[in-house]
Order: sequence, then structure tokens, then C-alpha cells
Amino acid sequence: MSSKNVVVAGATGVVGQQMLRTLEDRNFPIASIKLLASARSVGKKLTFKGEELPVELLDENAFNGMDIALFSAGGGTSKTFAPHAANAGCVVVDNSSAWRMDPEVPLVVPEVNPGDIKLHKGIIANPNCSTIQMVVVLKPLHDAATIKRVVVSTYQAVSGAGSAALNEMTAQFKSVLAGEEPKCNVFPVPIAFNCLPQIPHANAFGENGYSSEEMKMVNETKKIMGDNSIMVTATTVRVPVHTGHSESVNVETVKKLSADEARALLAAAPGIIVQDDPANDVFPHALDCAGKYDTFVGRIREDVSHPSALDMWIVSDNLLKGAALNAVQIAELL
Ligand code: 25A
Ligand code: L14
Repeated sequence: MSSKNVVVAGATGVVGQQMLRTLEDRNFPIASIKLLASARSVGKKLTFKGEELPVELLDENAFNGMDIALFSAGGGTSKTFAPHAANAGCVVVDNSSAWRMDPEVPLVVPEVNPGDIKLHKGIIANPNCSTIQMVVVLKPLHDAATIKRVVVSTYQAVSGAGSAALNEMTAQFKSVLAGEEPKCNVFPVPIAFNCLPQIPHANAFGENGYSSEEMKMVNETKKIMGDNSIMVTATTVRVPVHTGHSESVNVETVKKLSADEARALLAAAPGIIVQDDPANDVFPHALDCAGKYDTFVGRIREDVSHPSALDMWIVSDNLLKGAALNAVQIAELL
């Protein structure tokens, strides 16, 4: 792979920071790197490979001469600036929801549909975090037994909502433990000592009663798996965890899979670690999965209420496989 001129747009954010660490850690071949953010961060310094680099302003001209742009600066920023980057000859890997369902834009998880990358016209979308870790596990099951329907409930970490949300949770825990009233700015109600069935935290719900996060899981799963017949229903919940999304997933298949068959299929699939020895209390936990690249699956069992369905527990780092790592893997394939 020849060295590339790489842009990280949104470099100061929680995902942008993980993009830098992932590019370093995987030794991505970099000729030059440019770190972009909004005006309030211009002049800040970030380190990359031991070097201090200045944060520059994300504007229309920032992409000239660059090869790959990793975007994680929110949907509005991507909508405005990704086309400028693409016109400047950059391939954009966009982590926001702005372009994911655009029929011209491939939506890629390298373990599932790497071939779709070739169809890009300058922008490739990185899927929603909860969807990525789920489809990594669904893919080998679908190939072996054809998935009919998926019922998922998520337990999503606060880091998904950005650094201001993490700071708010920490402050709320301290307040409550000190016997004071927790203050809310980011979340509408306290996230500390609570569960919020509302993601995102503002304007979450559509006319059908689903939140936009839930409908992302429904729609993005079909697009990534390349199969519109897969039925998905989701309930997405924010829990007071720092990093690592957990998911309870029920998968109904055309052909019956035993729990042992599913474990064998998943153990052989890329990007997955089966952690499933409940007799010895071995199954995935968010705390252990944070900072790791893999998707972890356990509690695999045959659904006692259905002749051909499995229940399982899927955990992965929402900032890595759910965001930064998946984007860097796409860049590696490019
Ligand atoms: O619109 P969406 O798609 O729903 O995305 C909304 C937010 O979700 C995060 C990301 O926040 C995004 O802004 N996000 C997106 N995809 C995600 C994923 N898969 C995801 N989170 C988890 N998983 P973030 O905090 O990770 O990163 C924000 C970055 O974007 C830069 N940015 C924002 N607007 C920009 C822009 N860059 C250029 N032009 C714009 N118009 C942002 O830079 C950051 O790098 P910044 O300079 O605005 O912020 C620098 C520091 O300021 C802190 N901060 C953020 N918001 C506030 C704030 N401080 C005070 N008040 C705030 N409201 C941040 O901590 C940041 O470090
Ligand atoms: O679609 O946990 O990538 O708030 C990023 C933020 C999904 C939700 C996305 C969060 C969103 C996520």
C-alpha cells in the first residue's frame, strides 16, 4: 500500500481521537496527516506518532492534495463538506448518518460487504455503531441458515453521545453520591443511576414511535447485509456505561441452528471472539471489551419459545469497531 495524505475531520472529538490512535496502532501508511475541527478548536494541539500537530479549520479548501478524509464531525458538517472533499479528489469515509441511506453511497462493514467499497463515487459511509457490531455477528449466521427476523435491545454507552455527555455523567455520579441534585444539560433527565430508552437525546422519536437510532438498526442492517427481506425490530437504550455497547439479540433463521453450530460458525468468522462459558461466568462484559478491536459474543442459546431461533449477547467498543476502527479498516481496503 502506497502512503496516503490523510485528513481527520472532527479530530478533537471522542471518535476523532480514536481514529488517530487507530491509525497509529495499525501503522496506516501515512505520507501526511491533517487534523480538522470547528473554529473553537483551531490552534489546539493534538499528538500523532509522538508529534504535536495543530488543529486547523475545516473549510472547503482543506482537502486539496489529500487522498483520504475520515469524517466524524456530526451529520450537518458531513452533509456540507464531504462533497467538497470528494470534488477535491479525496475519498471520504464518513462516520455520521448523513449519507448512509443514499443509494449512491456504499455502507460498509469490512467483515460483511467489503466488495461494496468498489461502488463508491467519492463517499463511503461508516454505519451506526450498534448496527456494526450486530451485523458482524449476523453475517455468518445468515450465510449458513438465512435470517428471517431479528429482535434487538441495546444497552448503549454514554461515549456514543460525545465528550460533553461523558462529563455530564461523571458530574452527576459525583453529585448524587454527595447527596446533591444532579444537573442536566446534555441529557433531558439524569443518566447517572438510570436507563434512558431515547437515543439520540433530542428529537428521538418518529411518527411510528421508533427512535432514529432504532430505525438506523432496521434500515442499515438490510443495506449492509444486502437483503431487504431481513426483518428487524429494535429498542435502543442509553445506560450509564462509559464505553462499550451491549446488545441482547434474538435471531430467527429459516434453517434451524443449534447453539453449538452457531458457536462454531461464529468462532470461525473474522472479527469475532466467542466468550461463552456461562458455567464459569464467562461471557462478554462492556468493561473488558472497551479498548479492543473485536466483537464479543456469548450467552448463545436456543430460544425456548421458538423452534428455529437463537438468543445471544453481543458486546463491542462503540468508539472502535462501532466507529474509528471500522472507518480505518475501510481506508485500509481503499
Ligand atoms: O450530527 P450527528 O451525526 O448526530 O453527530 C453528533 C455528534 O455525535 C458524535 C460527534 O461528537 C458528533 O459531533 N458522533 C458522530 N458519530 C459518532 C459515533 N459513531 C459520534 N459519537 C460516537 N460514535 P464528538 O464529540 O465525537 O465529536 C465532535 C467533533 O466534531 C467537530 N465538529 C463539530 N462541529 C464541527 C466540527 N468540526 C468542524 N466543523 C464543524 N462545524 C468537533 O470539533 C469534534 O471534533 P469542535 O472543535 O466543535 O469540538 C472540540 C471540543 O469541544 C467539545 N464540545 C463539543 N460539543 C460541545 C463542546 N464543548 C462545549 N459545548 C458543546 N456543545 C468536544 O469535547 C471537543 O473535544
Ligand atoms: O448514527 O450513542 O453514528 O449517541 C452516533 C451517536 C448513533 C448513536 C450514529 C450515540 C450515532 C450514537
